[in-house]
Amino acid sequence: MSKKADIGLIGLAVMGENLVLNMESKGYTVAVFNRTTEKVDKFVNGRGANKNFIGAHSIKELVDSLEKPRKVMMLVKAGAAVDALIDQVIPHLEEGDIIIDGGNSHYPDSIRRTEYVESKGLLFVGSGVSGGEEGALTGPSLMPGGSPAAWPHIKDIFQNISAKVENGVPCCDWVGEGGAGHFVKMVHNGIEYGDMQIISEAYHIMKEYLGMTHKEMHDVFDEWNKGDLDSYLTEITRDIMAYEEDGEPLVENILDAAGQKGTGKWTGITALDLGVPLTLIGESVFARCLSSQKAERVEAAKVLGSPIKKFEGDKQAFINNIKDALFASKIVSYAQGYVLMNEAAKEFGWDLNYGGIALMWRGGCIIRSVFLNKIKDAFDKNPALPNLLLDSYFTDKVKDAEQGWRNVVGQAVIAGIPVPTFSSALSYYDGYRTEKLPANLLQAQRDYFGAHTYERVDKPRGEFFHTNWTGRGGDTASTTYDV
Ligand code: 2AM
Repeated sequence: MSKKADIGLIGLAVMGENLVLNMESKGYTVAVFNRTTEKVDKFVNGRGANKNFIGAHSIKELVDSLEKPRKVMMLVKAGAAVDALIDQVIPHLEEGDIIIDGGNSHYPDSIRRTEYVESKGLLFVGSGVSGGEEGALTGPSLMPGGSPAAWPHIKDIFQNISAKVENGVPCCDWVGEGGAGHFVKMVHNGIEYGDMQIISEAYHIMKEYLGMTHKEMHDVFDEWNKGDLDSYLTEITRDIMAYEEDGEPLVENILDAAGQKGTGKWTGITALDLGVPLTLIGESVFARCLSSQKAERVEAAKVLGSPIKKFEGDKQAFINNIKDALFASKIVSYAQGYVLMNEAAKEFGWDLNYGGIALMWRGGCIIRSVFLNKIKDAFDKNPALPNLLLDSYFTDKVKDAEQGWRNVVGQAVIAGIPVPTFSSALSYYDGYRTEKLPANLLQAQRDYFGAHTYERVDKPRGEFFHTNWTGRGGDTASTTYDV
């Protein structure tokens, strides 16, 4: 009998094709199936010709061609298609076999599917796959979560096909139980929104306030890419600054109305649900929303617009301040993202591998950067670190950047240049390090109008008091309404 396949894949769109070509190039035999079966033949006789692929024309054929425990991975459209396929695959599998969803699923679906598949005696993995079509072929960042018992069986394949960083360290490790893999992929995408927005604010200030040319901005991003800000997004921004069409920078001919596919929004909604101040990513999503109101902004500019003031002073010193603002905001963004993961871990009972997550993002994906090594170091030092801002490396870096950061936010506000992420990150930083916030007044107001009660600074936590503020309305405290 001919050799059985190490893994099976359902869904031969570009991502699926590239991922199986990657697997095959690492020495694995892969069985492939697609709903529209002509695609199977086209692939096996085309890009997959003379390689170790087994083309299957039914799910049964696919499953029968697999080594045990069978690993069936699907890369299909997120949503109902995944549930439908799971139900089609299950009757062909045996106890201990593994279903892997590598699509762009929302994490609550992966939580539900893990429970469902496990209830059938099988194992489930929901894996984030980042890096796009090219990453799938050459080495993606992979973020698998689900049934922990599945990991030893898929570890070799996943780590072999993933991106590698220094010393061959794979950008793939076990993330955690249930929907943890897709959750971490979602946060990755949210952080990507934030990283893109902070760079865009730096560009806006350099162009409009400092009046810099694209060549000058190119050189600044090139310089920044050699230090703490060394990252894929800094690198491509540098290259975008230099890209010309008919002798003009192409970027200036691109309409300033941003699109979005929804993962930033999911991250923001999850943060609100879990009560986590994820302000920078939230502002990044809103900044895209505001940008997309292009026609209305054009009209508003006529009514409300005033010329932006130009910078006067030491330009180079201010460029250094912008770098400080960018770096400090980035630290705040990742600090907030990690707090969100921490809260989710508590809420859903996941044992998340925080340092490992930084390593998974270190290569293969859009937010890859040198900076992530420092996050890994921070969690290696203290796995229970509550906030990255409290790690000594990040504390020192933020303090070093603080003055420049304040200067940029202050001057941008005075000049009328929007800096939603630079400024909200600074407000978060200031709020986080403020021992006494004005929430005592909020509590007084809540008790005044709704008898919601308050705790006192001169009494132990957990004791609640109500004051009859007006002398009317009685002394009854509200117990049914708490927001
Ligand atoms: P198709 O080629 O038969 O359309 C991306 O759309 C991939 O998801 C394609 O391989 C597509 O198969 C597959 N897909 C989408 N919906 C599906 C479904 N309900 N069942 C199986 N595969 C599906």
